[in-house]
Amino acid sequence: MSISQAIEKLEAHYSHQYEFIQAVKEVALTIQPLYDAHPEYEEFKVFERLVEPDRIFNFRINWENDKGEVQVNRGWRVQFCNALGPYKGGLRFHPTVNQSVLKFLGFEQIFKNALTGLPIGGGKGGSDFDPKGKSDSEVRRFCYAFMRELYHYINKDMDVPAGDIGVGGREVSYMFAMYKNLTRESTGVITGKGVGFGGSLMRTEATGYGAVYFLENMLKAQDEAIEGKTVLVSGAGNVSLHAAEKCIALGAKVITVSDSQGTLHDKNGFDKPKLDWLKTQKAANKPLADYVTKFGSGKWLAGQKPWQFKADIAIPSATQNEVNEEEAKQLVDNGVKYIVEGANMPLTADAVDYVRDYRVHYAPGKAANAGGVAVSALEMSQNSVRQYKTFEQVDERLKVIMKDIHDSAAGASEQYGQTDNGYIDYMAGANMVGFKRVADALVAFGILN
Ligand code: NDP
Ligand code: 2IT
Repeated sequence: MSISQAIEKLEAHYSHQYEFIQAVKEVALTIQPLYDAHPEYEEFKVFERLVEPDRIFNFRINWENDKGEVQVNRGWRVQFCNALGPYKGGLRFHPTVNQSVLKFLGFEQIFKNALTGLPIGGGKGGSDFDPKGKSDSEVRRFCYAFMRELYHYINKDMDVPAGDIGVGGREVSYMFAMYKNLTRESTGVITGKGVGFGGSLMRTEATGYGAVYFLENMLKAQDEAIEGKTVLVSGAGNVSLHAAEKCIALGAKVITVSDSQGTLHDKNGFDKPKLDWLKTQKAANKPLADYVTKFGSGKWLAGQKPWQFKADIAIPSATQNEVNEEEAKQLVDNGVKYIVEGANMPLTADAVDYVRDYRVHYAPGKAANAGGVAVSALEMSQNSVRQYKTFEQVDERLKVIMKDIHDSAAGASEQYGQTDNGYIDYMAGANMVGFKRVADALVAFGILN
């Protein structure tokens, strides 16, 4: 079955899983040259196999709110592919979570994890639980209840979750505690743990910093540097604020952050103290808008996105499909030359086509945001040997990993004729490198997996 036939079959079967089909098509559209060069992939039905998860666990979570009322949520774990190592990928708590979203994230994760060069397979999980407006006790009770179900399906050598939207250090700690309580094991079954009890230094910063290291490599390939560039960041969460922090440290001017309520714009750029204040403000669940009165500068744009300002670089780091075609056009019109996806699939398919047509240097999430999961894999290995690396050691390793991802994607773009007059097709390159690593393993295994 050809790739296009496999897509047709998938669309017929999962027509309602919009995000999942979108993510699969993006990979399918770019790997054909590689597929043609490897007839064994077709023979072993590699594509058809890879678009169907190994298995999905679906469970119910009962928990009690502060009023003593019983609450019910849905939870899932998608174990997509463990060809290269234990299933690995985050947990998302957000009301929009459903099977389509988790399958798209799990599918992307397979190739992202392969790109890191570390021994990790792909998975994803989460719940439609909404952490917004919940007390700490409610979040704790929910996390305990969630892990009471999830623990049946995970294990340090088999499936290792982590955080994602709505799941940070606090939630990971609660879930880790329940896992330990139920199993009496003290292992690295989940990553993003607190540094004092098994977590890796730098995991918190890794995704945002890694995206900026990737950007530095892209700029270097065009004989440019980050210093003095103007940057638009969306989101005000883990990835966004650490991407902004690293840009600022490297001499760029970050003029926006945003959240689900709107955009904060400061034409003078955020400095480190202001960014630290933003971190504290978001951690306390308080409005970004307070910045304007606190610092007497900037503007709060309720309900708006950050793509309306002139800039050199955009780092969309909030959520999927946050940039549509019209907003992509806005970015191009505003002079943006580099787009680095901190989030997973933040551009719609039309937006991706648009920016690529206008030769914007475009780094897809599975390459650019792989630093987070890469440091998660380093956390797993530190847990296994029960020895810890310093911040600097992890940071150095992260820089090397991001450079390797950049160079291998750029190399594949060149090798398969996708580089055009110095314009590197990172999307095609990254998809082909990730896909090849997994496909070769599947072929070696025969028809198991
Ligand atoms: P956080 O929960 O820390 O932050 C998410 C941010 O995005 C918040 O500012 C949130 O706004 C905003 N946001 C989320 N959903 C929406 C929405 N539907 N509409 C508008 N704004 C929204 O998540 P992360 O920073 O961890 O994750 C951000 C992205 O990065 C996701 O795509 C995730 O999959 C991806 N990613 C994360 C990694 C990690 O290590 N954490 C690794 C690789 C990728 P508000 O505060 O108002 O809710
Ligand atoms: O999308 C992602 O790569 C993550 N949320 C991080 C996954 C992980 O296992 O660290």
